[in-house]
Amino acid sequence: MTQYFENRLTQLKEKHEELLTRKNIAEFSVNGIFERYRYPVLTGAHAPLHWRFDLSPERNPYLLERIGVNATFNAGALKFNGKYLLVARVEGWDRKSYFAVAESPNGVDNFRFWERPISIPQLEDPDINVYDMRLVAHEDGWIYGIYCTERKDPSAPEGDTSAAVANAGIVRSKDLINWERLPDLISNTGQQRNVVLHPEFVNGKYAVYTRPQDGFIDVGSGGGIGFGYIDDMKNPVVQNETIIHQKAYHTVYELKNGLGPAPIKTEKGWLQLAHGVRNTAAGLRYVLYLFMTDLHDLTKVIHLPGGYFMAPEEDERIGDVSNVLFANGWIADDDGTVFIYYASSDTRMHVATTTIDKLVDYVMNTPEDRLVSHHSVENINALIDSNKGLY
Ligand code: M1P
Repeated sequence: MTQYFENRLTQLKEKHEELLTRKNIAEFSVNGIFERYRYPVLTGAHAPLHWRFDLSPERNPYLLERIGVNATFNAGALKFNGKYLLVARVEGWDRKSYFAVAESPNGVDNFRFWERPISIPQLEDPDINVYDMRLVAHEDGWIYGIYCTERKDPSAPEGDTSAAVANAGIVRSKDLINWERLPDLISNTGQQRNVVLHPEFVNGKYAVYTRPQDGFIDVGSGGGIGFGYIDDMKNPVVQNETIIHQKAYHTVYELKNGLGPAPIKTEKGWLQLAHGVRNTAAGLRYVLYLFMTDLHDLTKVIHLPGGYFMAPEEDERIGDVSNVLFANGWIADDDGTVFIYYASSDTRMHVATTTIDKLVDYVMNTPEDRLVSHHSVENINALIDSNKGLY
């Protein structure tokens, strides 16, 4: 081993360890609804050195990075054996995404990837790319991962090298190391992304949230957050798919929307976290919004605060796909703390913390979007009037 190799390896290890063990700090929250944290919880640089570098001085005397990681984002989340786990979308220099589990003792820092990324068993028609896994510990005893599987569109004209078909891939596990692959979702409503399994049986069946769309990028005349039933996860045909929350003109979900993680059950209803997309001169803008569905009728939205819950801020605005917040993982602890794991601009993972009580207060008491500017002004005037003598 040369001195050069030895010095470089020491430096790489020190910097990596410094990043992984950096303490995260909650920032003061102006809105009071949640607290952001100063540092991202997971980045491409968190990927283990032994995934990226050939550590043999004979084979790699310059200690060059051989298999790079471009970004780490859109992670599913689960508390498992007392640890906070993220199943992140890790994207390599080659643009292929794969999944890998990162574990933290406290949910806000010290995330460390497990020994290896996840190996997803392949079907006869292999996945070309996989991303955005939603992790759900279902009451049937399995932990399910539902994610987007993407393949080249077989009907694309010759020369079109980007047309793709998106569908939901389904795997399940007991230990998050060994995964059983089930057939891909069978739905009659076009392409599917943002498919999420409901954690409980509903009317004795599995229930899924869907996001039907006409094409790979555009939802077209379809779209909205759907809800349907599956009898048997080994033959996952979605039945009775109905739209529970539709995209709407001049809202933060004008162009499209999609569910984030599986909902959290509260005494008042199911808390749902979703993303809404609108188009702008600078491209698409993705924000997060919350709503609540009825405890007994999951297709009924009972509270829908107006506007966004969380939007890209400061450094979060910039990345490979700028102006995007996306969340497909959150963890509700037994003490009522909620860890919201969100990605910024398809590049890195962050955490924000809040409580069930605050989220319920937020969804029940934030004025709805009344869809026209003068009603927004009326809402402000009503608040000013009720605040008379208090300011
Ligand atoms: O680039 C923003 C997001 O775009 C897609 O989300 P959706 O299907 O809701 O439009 C996904 O590719 C997602 O991974 C990505 O973060």
